[in-house]
Amino acid sequence: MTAALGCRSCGSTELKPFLSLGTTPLADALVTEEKLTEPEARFPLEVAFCPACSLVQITEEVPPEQLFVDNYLYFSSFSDHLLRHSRAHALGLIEARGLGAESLVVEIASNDGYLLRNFVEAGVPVLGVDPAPDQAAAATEAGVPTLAEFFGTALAERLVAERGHADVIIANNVMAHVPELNDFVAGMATLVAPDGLITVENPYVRDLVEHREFDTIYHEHFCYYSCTAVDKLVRRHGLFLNHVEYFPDLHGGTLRWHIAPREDVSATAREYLEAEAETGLTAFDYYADFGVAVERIRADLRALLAGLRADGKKVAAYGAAAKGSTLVNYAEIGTDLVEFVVDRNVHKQGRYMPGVHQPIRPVEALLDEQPDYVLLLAWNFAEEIMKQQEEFIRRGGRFILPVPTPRIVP
Ligand code: JHZ
Repeated sequence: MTAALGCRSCGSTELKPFLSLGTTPLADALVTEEKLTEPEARFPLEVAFCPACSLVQITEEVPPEQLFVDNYLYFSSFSDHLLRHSRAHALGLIEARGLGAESLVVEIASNDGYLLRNFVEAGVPVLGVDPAPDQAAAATEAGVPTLAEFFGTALAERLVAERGHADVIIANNVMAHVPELNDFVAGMATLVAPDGLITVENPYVRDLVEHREFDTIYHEHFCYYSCTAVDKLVRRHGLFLNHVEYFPDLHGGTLRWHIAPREDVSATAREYLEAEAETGLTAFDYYADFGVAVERIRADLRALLAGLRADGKKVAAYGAAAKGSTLVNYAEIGTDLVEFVVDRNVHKQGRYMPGVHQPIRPVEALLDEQPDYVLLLAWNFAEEIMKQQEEFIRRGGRFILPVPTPRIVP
């Protein structure tokens, strides 16, 4: 692990720290039964703002192999909402770009093939790239050809030589995961066809700050993006941020940036850039008191859980999500406050939450045990999960949403 020397985008050494979440275990390093008694690796989790290019980033750097190869059990296909969103994205691209049997779509961080399979079904040639071995194998098995490698300029050059340029590159929830940002974007610039399109999705730093989604900060996420930061980053590599779409219900507020070698900036993209300057997202003051708000959530949540436990209530949690790991570790929510965690992902079941060690059980445990309250660690899927848990709610079960302010629903 090393501390970054300067801004991951522009290289400025004037980074201004504004939040420390202490020293936490890796968010996706779910612990196996045999390893429960061994000490876990912990790393500082500090966030800084770059006044030169507006990029928000963490200052420590855990090697990506440790994050995405050794300790990565995230499979995209466990959310119906994400699957619907991804299918609409794929079908929209096929239509808008006139994609067919002669085209090539490359997805970076293609996970288990959750998105590319829609192109495969439509007869559009695809290539997935994802270093997580089990996810890449699952995708290949499902008919989505996938390279289990990290993406960067070296791979991009090889792909151009072997396959030619890509008509469309999709990079969803990956640009946050890249320590060598300039190499990554340069790779996309190399791989995309001169008249091609790159779409990049990532949670919006404005939502992170305004809805206090501090738990989405963890070592896998090196960077937290505004349109301003993306614009400056891609222009450095001869690409242009031409258009912006907003999905308020995805991962707490997600932007999709349309990036291309040809400059064709839409009114919407211009409006986003102007709004960010007006709102102050491009200056340190916007972030300065975020830490105080986060400490408040921690104190309120701990008080709420302690009160419920003192009243003899049984409390569990839903979602062994990476963000859940940040939350329970930062707020020190141990098994005294929350007994167990449920998750649909079969690869996570049977393991334990990093640091605080709640056992992870199948979702059915909620009806078997009928806890009084369930802390919704995967709050980004609140609607989907609460709908799925109608019976638990009908029997009197209630959920606790941790952010932006801890509160009980329904
Ligand atoms: P979820 C992931 O973060 C990982 P996480 C990653 N680092 C990233 O960037 C973001 O996504 C965008 C489960 N679940 O998706 C599945 C159910 O059990 O919010 C997951 O384990 N039942 C790549 O890990 C967890 O909850 C359900 O009905 O914070 C949710 O994790 C649903 C919908 C999910 O991401």
